Amino acid sequence: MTKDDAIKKVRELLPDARYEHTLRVAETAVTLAKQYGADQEKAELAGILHDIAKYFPEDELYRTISSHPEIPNVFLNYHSSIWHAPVGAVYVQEQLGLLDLDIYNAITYHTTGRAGMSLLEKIIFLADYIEPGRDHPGVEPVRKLANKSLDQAVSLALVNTINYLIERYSPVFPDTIAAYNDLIRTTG
Ligand code: DGI
Ligand code: FE
Ligand code: FE
Ligand code: FE
Repeated sequence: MTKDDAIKKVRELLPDARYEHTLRVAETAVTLAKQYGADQEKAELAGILHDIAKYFPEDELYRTISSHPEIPNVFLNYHSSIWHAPVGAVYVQEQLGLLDLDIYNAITYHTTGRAGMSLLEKIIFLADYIEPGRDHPGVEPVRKLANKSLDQAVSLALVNTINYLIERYSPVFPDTIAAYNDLIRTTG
């Protein structure tokens, strides 16, 4: 799977605005990979592919999670807006034949994070949060931190996301809390 194959595939599966988001995430991920010494090619591919399942119908996302033991069923107990992440990872592996565990995990955890995130997982999580098209409240301090400390930037993005969910009385996926607990121990 080359970069061009990946772009072609997401172009087919995503509406314009989401496709453009995808390209900005890939570009941001490459910048972060250079900065923090990650594999730039994997960062670019994972960025291009991270939201590939975003527009799969909800019942298909549900069925894919139910039928794949490699995806924890606990995803189904939380909001459907997080389902595209693990399903996208499985799609990339099974339908596109891209067999790369680093990319698989980066896509699986790009929305929720988890404890013990790899360098590439942190980069895709953060690139998705700070790509230049994002304007959610609190994004600017995260962008600034991203130039200084990857862990601190990921921590702040997690804090913002958890706060956002709690303010709306929304459930928070356990891995998101676990990611926060894990990073806050080292970043303070
Ligand atoms: O797919 P994107 O829009 O680019 O971004 P995403 O995959 O990070 O976000 C998907 C949505 O999931 C986002 O609006 C927040 C929402 N969400 C719902 N429950 C949770 C959650 N996000 C996290 N991190 N944890 C949750 O428990
Ligand atoms: Fe996403
Ligand atoms: Fe499978
Ligand atoms: Fe995204």
